[in-house]
Amino acid sequence: MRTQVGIVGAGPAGLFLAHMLRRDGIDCVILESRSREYIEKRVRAGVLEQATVKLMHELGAGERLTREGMPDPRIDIRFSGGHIIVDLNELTPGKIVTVYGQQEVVKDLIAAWIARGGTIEFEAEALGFDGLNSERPSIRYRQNGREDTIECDFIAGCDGFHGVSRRAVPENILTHYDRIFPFGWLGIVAEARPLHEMTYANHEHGFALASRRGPHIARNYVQCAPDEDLARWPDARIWEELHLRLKDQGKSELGEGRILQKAVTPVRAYVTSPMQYGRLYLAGDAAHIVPPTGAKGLNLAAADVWVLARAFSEFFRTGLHMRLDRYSEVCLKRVWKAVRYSSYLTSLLHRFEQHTPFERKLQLTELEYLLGSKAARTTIAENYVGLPFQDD
Ligand code: RFL
Ligand code: PHB
Repeated sequence: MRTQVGIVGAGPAGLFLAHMLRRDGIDCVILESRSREYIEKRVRAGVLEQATVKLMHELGAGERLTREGMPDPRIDIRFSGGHIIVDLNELTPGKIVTVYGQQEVVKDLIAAWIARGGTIEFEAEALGFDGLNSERPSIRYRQNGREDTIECDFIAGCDGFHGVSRRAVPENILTHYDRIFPFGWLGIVAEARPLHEMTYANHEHGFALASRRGPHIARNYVQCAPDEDLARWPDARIWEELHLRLKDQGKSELGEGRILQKAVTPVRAYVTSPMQYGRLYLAGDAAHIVPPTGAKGLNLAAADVWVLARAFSEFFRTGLHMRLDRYSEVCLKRVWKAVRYSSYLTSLLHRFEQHTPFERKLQLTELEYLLGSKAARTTIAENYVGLPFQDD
């Protein structure tokens, strides 16, 4: 097989990239190690920035998003001193976020890709690359027990944090920046009435978040140990902690119901630099992860490939590689802003066991300040709705 851009991974990064390249007349093939059913059911993120929503529409994949996506014009932050309302619409004139599950984005992009005759190979695992420093790099992969090769002009490593792409770059080329927070998130999906709006909480017992996936589907999280044993969290304890931490004393706001899924997510910031080696370009979680508190991971993946698609288009149209050369530098500027913001919100909203009484006072004072300062709430809002997608 031969293609212009070989894309490893059919997560948001790989799928958005494939659609943008195809729109610009560039041939590409997607290899995905898992089955279609598996990736369409994988529950993860849920907050789309306005630019990500716009991209879905530009790619002609936004029809169901318009019908089923839930616009969120405000977020609510609760703590012992009160409720901070961050009115996104007012503070970032006209901008909001949309709650729509990542697996729905993935489903819509796959359906549109296949409908347009795009090539995607499921259960096709990339094993490694050859000739990354040549003009004809190739991907070795295994499907149905057989090994095969795809020859490409370029390779896009969109295979997530645990993929092969980043590991294919020689160790002396990359610098790794890493911070592992001393807690995790226990996330549930439940058949239960969600809160009216996205609600974050800082409580003595720890962080909590109430989000949703539909009018009758709640997506809630509580801070837990990084290696939490789920057996310690029977359903009743999860609901108790959610009511308590979200200050729903009368248990009237947050509905309870059957828990469909329960899992622990690590809270970690990681960035690798540069995001390129020879003709291999890393995008999305393959190059960086952010703590989920800022709801940025999926949107960063979209922003990376937006830059990458423009760079590939320039190259195939004109033979120039200025944008390709600047890919990593341009992306990392935005990535670090998202890391900064996600780390700030994580530090603001979680309980840190090692905090001294002084540090806890500072954290609560920061929340008090947000409660009283429109300027402080504005910086939260402009980052939450997302910084612009830029390629300079
Ligand atoms: P993905 O989605 O991990 O996709 C990578 C794909 O590559 C495949 N793959 C391979 N394919 C072929 N050969 C190989 N050798 C391969 N190795 C791996 C994988 O099967 C997979 O299909 O990476 P991508 O596209 O970079 O997308 C990143 C996002 O998935 C991630 O950043 C977000 O989910 C993070 N995240 C959130 N991001 C947001 O923007 N907003 C949120 O609200 C948000 N909430 C979250 C989150 C992540 C969470 N978890 C579970 C980590 C909430 C949670 C709980
Ligand atoms: C989600 O809906 O899953 C979600 C919302 C906000 C976050 C993280 C996850 O910060």
